[in-house]
Amino acid sequence: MTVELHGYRYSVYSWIARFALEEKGVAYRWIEIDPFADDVPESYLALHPFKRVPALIHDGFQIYETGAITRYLDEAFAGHTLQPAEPRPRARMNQVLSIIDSYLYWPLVRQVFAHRVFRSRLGWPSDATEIDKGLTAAVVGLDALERLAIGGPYLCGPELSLADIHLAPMIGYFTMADEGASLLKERRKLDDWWSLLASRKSYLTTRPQLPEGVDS
Ligand SMILES: N[C@@H](CCC(=O)N[C@@H](CS)C(=O)NCC(=O)O)C(=O)O
Repeated sequence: MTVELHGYRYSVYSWIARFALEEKGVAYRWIEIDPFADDVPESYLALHPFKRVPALIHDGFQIYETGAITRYLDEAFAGHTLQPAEPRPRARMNQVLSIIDSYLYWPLVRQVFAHRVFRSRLGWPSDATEIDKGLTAAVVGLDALERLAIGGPYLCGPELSLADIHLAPMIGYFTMADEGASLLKERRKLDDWWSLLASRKSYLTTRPQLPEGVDS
């Protein structure tokens, strides 16, 4: 049995896939791909025509899109299950996954984290307008999650689910910005949830090592 994960070291979506692999106890080979490079190999584009990361290959079965990868890992491998069995909590988990991808990834990671933390500490130009836009959108997204979270103590119930695994890396990056940390603190259920997730072993062991000069 071979599992290969093609990903980029700082990519939040690759982190989510690694977090799920760790939770399921699946050993895998990591193949580094920088999706922002001009010379992404043709062989990778054959695997992921949209030039994003991550992509997974399990015994010849190829799959990309992080939500599909983590659901596949949960269903194809033994270990504790990461999806509620009952229709309503499962629907809630799927709703949260979709909200994260559609409305939170860009503001939390690509606008606030990238411009407030990552780019500025690398000495790259950052854009204050992007940070402002990201913070405005983050408020809407975090409020929606605060309403949906059941505080149970995980997002969708008493057990860890794929929703927690999808959100925690994004919140991890977002709260590296002081404004992000403050916005989270103001939301009681999310703040309690974050205390739990931020100290989870699999979250900590998969956390990317950011480049020197950038706190991790
Ligand atoms: N819908 C994709 C999104 C993946 C994604 O956007 N990955 C980022 C890194 S975290 C990427 O590859 N970015 C390259 C780019 O934007 O050009 C998924 O769920 O896997």
